[in-house]
Amino acid sequence: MSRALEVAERGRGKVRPNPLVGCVLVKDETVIAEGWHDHLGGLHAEQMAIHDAEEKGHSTNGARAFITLEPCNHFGRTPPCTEALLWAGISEVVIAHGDPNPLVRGDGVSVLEEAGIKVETGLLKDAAAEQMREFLHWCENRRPYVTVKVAVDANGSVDDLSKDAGRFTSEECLKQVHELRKDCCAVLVGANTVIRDDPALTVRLVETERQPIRVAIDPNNRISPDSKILTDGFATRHMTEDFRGLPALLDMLGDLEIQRLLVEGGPTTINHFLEEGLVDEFILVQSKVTHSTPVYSDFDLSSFSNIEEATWGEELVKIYTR
Ligand code: AOF
Ligand code: ZN
Repeated sequence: MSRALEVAERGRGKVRPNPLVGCVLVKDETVIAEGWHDHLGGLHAEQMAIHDAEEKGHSTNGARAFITLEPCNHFGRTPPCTEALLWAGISEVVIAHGDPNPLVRGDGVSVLEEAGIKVETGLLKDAAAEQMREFLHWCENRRPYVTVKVAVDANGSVDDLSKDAGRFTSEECLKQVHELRKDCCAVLVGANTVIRDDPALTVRLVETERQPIRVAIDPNNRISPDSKILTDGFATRHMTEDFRGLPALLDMLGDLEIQRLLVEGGPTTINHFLEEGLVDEFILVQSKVTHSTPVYSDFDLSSFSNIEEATWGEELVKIYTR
């Protein structure tokens, strides 16, 4: 199952709104094939694994399947995986996590059991839940999982108002930020950030097949029509509605199948999200640089119970979750 979780990662950034899923086929205690959901509209993990076995000349008859998600039992972009497993003669199915998709929920397991296949669920369930975190969150709440990212200097200043101020984090750190953007369906900023920085908010430093949608919150319609995000040809939602009491905004983004939203600033927007209790994950990037004209902003992180640390280039990163 850990191998199935590993190969599932190959779909990261390409399968949304579907979850990452991996599948490994085992026969006589040997792995004979593996598959993963590679991109939206592509084969599901089970079907790719069965195909992989055929290509390698292995019979799947009597094999055991280790799958990170309960197999689907519906006709979606692909035919049901339950049928593919039955047709392949799989004798036993081990599943990490159930599928909360109302089209599947529990059906995949019961259909297999009724066909006489031995089914076991829950192996490495927590690891699978972690891997599918945003998919599960969206299925449950129909809203995106909200990640805030903010960079501060050595003293906690979020910005430098001096004239010669530029980027204050390392190049490698920036690459990590692009990696983070790549994993998000949308990147949100407030009007002030657009007016002050004219950011592109695209993924450029790492390879990607998709760009996140940019969302600009601009209730007083202040951003320039010449801003990069409105002119560079990539998708942007310019929101001029008043979204005080932001849950309505998240409902709307959820309806657009946005499963992970990255809030990139600035402090006013971030504090709105925090005050409304809408932040699921807060990523604080701490630089060693000192701003000469600092801007301090207090972020109330008292509701977060977990803190993990990482390093992104030269920066120390603290990841707060609930
Ligand atoms: C599986 N194996 O590898 C994946 C599953 O409309 P579709 O065909 O893209 O199906 C999407 C739904 O299927 C998705 O929301 C989730 O419930 C399930 N994903 N199921 O058996 C897979 N990716
Ligand atoms: Zn499927």
